[in-house]
Amino acid sequence: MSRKFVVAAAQMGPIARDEPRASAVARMCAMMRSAHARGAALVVFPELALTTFFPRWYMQDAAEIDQWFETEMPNGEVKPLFDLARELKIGFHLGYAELTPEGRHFNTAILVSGQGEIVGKYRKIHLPGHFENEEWRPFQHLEKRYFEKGDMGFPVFDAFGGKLGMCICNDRRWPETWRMLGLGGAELVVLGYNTPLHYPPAPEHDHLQYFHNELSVQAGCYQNGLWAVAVAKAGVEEGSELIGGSVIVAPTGEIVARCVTSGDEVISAEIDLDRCTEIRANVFNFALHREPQDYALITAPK
Ligand code: ING
Repeated sequence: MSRKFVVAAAQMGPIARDEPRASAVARMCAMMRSAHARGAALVVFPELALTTFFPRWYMQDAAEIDQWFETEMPNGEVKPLFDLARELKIGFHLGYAELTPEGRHFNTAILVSGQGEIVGKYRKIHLPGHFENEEWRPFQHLEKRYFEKGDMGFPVFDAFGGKLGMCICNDRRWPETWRMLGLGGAELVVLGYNTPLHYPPAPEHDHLQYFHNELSVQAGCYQNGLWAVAVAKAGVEEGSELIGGSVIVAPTGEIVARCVTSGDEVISAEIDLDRCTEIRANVFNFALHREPQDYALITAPK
């Protein structure tokens, strides 16, 4: 029995600084309905999908920082999304800023089943950017200031008839992310991203941001024989242009669907988890071809 089902990417346009969470949730509910109309069993929303990308600003006051975080999940603000998922029997991925009861801050993503139950959670491991305000930058990228490194590793969850993993934004650029998920048996990786078009440390690469997004996801899929849905928060958000380019990628590395706008846009594709075997039983048959005894440098301490 082939394990085919439809996945959808729900790319979001900008979320303004003063846009209430209820507004972002309403936009996501509308896109969840579109995804459902396309027959999707799973819809993927971006990283930090409930608010504007706040790490672009330098903040010192704890309350000002914590306003961007969720202390419970689900909570009253996202309840409409969980209720709609149950009504439509569609699962979803949601990225958000997590503040734990112990006061720990994470850039987090959850996987929610078609019954509206949280079946997976991941906390971002590769935090890009810097710790302190850097005046020379036109905007900041302070994820290292506002989030702790994730403490859950790269888990793989039994869901939607297969094995699903998650990563978040900068994680997708690191081959170790994909290989850990591949070794964990992931057949589908879902992820969100907020990627500025302008990269202040190397502006000569600005024109390559869409290419690097696709290169990272396509390589990750091909070299581990798995599907991926990578979903942007896009558009000019509080003066900072974020790339779109959300994609659905096959285990062969082929892009099977791509967003073409910088706004709220739903794309979808029927994926067959059994197609992972084309890669995993052959060119990337880990048991037969991998030589971990020769890879010690990869996990040697920094
Ligand atoms: N954003 C960016 C990303 O990795 C970045 C940061 C942009 C790093 C461009 C390198 C080059 O897509 C997040 N949120 O990680």
